Amino acid sequence: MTSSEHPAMQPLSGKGGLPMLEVANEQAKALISLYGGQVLSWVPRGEEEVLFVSERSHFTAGQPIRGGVPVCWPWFGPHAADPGKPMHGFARLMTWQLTSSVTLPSGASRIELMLTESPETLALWPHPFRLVLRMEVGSHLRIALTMENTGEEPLATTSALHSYFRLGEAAHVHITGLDDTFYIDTLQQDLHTLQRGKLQVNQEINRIYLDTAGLCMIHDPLLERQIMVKKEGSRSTVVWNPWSERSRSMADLGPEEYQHMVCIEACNVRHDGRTLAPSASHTLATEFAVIH
Ligand code: TA6
Repeated sequence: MTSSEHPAMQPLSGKGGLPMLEVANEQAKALISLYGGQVLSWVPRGEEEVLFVSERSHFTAGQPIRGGVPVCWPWFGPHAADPGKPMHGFARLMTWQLTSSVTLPSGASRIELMLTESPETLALWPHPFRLVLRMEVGSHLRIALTMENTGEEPLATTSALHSYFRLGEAAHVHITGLDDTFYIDTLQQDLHTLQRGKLQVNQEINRIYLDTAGLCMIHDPLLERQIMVKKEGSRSTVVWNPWSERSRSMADLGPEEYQHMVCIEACNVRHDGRTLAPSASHTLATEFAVIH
């Protein structure tokens, strides 16, 4: 289906001339970049923007966009054997193809993008694959990444839907849903630590919560809202905020912007990485809703 068949969606030339899709229906508005296959904005009806995008983000081919929901695939973090390869894989650096857009009976819009191997991806990772990214834009935002092994060798992958949420003021925010779970603290030499109670966003955080399949809630008193973050096909959750010092070393994040963001990421990382047999597929999904 082409965009003209779906009146709720308009293609446009976004920041930096990157191809984007504007979605507007009775339930919500969204902005999706084909570059990266990345949702950049989601505003449910009657609400404020839910996602964070840095004012200093690059909007340039070859550079990731800082914010929204980047797709990290086929590896999360630095490449295990070659640190010269792109951080968090290449999916967020490629232009995805729009394959379908429909209005669902609920009134939400479903947009489907696809990415398959190309000379560019094969130079970084010599494997055929098919990624389908299905985004449902409505009173909830659901993003589902289906990864399929279209080759003849097993594919070892790690991945994340690296969601950036917009906050009133991080230091006043707390996250529930992780109580009593162990996390790997990447800021403490991967120390395994038990989360006790709610997680306060008042310092640098870079943690991999283990065996976490349930939902998290972001409690934001300044914006007077809670954001529910659900997921499927994932038993690892990364929570990240670079805080002040690390932010200073990041060219694409303003010095104060860490106060207005937190990442809660539906992941398949570390022990939760997925190896796909030939023809096998796996879906990693995340879903958000605003609650008052
Ligand atoms: O998800 C947390 C993390 O892996 C951090 O270690 C941090 O560096 C972040 O992602 C952002 O990575 P990026 O490559 O987008 O700068």
